[in-house]
Amino acid sequence: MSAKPTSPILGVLLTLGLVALALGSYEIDWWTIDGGGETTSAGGDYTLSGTIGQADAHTIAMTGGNYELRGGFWAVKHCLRGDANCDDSVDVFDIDAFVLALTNPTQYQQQFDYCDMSLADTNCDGLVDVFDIDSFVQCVTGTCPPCQ
Ligand SMILES: [Ca+2]
Ligand SMILES: [Ca+2]
Repeated sequence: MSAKPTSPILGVLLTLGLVALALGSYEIDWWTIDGGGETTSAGGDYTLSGTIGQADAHTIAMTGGNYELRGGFWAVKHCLRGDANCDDSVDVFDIDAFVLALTNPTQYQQQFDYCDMSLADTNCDGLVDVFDIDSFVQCVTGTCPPCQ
């Protein structure tokens, strides 16, 4: 019977552990790795949503340089077709947001970053464009046409 050679990785880990013990007491009290939620990036016909490493909910932002990290929860996704300003109702207050979604989607997404721009797709064809105007007017007046 012969003894197995010690793994070099195990040796490095043991050395690092001994060095850490010798340097003092650093402690990580708790940590989490979270995921979920949604934020949307769009380009052409594609959108990408997702979150990894989401910070825990906290009202105070962590800052460094030009960056700021705020923890929290993603807003509940609205699902009222025509609710372009995402206030949970479809009314005349959606007109400006709807026009902005049509004319400047990038600015819309910046101004209404908590909204899903597809809510302006009132004719349900997968696009937000001038062909949504008639169905948007119907939604605002309370007679939103059914999606085909
Ligand atoms: Ca609204
Ligand atoms: Ca459409």
